[in-house]
Amino acid sequence: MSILYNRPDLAKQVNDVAEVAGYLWTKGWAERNGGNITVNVTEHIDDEIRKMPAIGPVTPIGMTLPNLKGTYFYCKGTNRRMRDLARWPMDNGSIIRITDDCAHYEIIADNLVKPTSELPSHLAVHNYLIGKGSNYKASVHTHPIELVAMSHNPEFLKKDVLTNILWSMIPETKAFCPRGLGIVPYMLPSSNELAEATIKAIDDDYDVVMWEKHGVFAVGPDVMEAFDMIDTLTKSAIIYRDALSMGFVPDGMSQEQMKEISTVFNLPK
Ligand code: 2HA
Ligand code: ZN
Repeated sequence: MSILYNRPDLAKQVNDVAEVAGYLWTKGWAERNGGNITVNVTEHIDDEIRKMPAIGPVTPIGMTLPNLKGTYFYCKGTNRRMRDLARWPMDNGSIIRITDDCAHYEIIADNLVKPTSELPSHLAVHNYLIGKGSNYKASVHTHPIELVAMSHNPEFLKKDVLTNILWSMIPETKAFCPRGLGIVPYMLPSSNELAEATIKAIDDDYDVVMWEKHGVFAVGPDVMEAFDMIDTLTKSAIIYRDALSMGFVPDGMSQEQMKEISTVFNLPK
């Protein structure tokens, strides 16, 4: 029987991941096994689950993450397709428990689905978020076409250049992505180096980080919010591209107009 049976709160977390996985595929951001999602589900774990034995070996994370003691995560499986996860989340993802040494994990349900290749970056980010006392529980990595295309222009990778272009396309982006888009230079996928650079960018106060020529990594209170920020930034990227394809460089809202939004809506930056 699935761990989700008779546990509506935990089931909602997993079903929300499945819903977002479907969006990522439909938007063309999740080719083959591209992208990964992890959600800290510890608050939905009951004593019965805590007693559940592991169904697989104790596996090293590759780093020690002291704030993750006793935590549980739903993780997309490595080499699994988002479009499959959208329909069968517990066959294409699993729930893991971090062991007491904070350096290993074990799969507890439902099937022996090995977590995402980006597990070190995801877990290191969750470790950082817990340490900071953040209420953020979800991290989403995906390959949004227009944003990745923009990361191929070195001019856009200078600090907050891309952020300002994207904010200036539509008020929504400034309002719902008030921290903008951090930039992490190209690094080997799945590497600890990429994990460290991502945390540094989040610590610089970004919720969404661009991995140059690869994809984005977003954190949020839940998986829907993390997805919405990537979606909003992408909307701006599409408006920018469409203006260029109509033969002009878009004017963009002015710095004063963007400042006005920050003041009126009392935004964090
Ligand atoms: O999981 O997107 O970055 C596949 C990836 C790795
Ligand atoms: Zn990727």
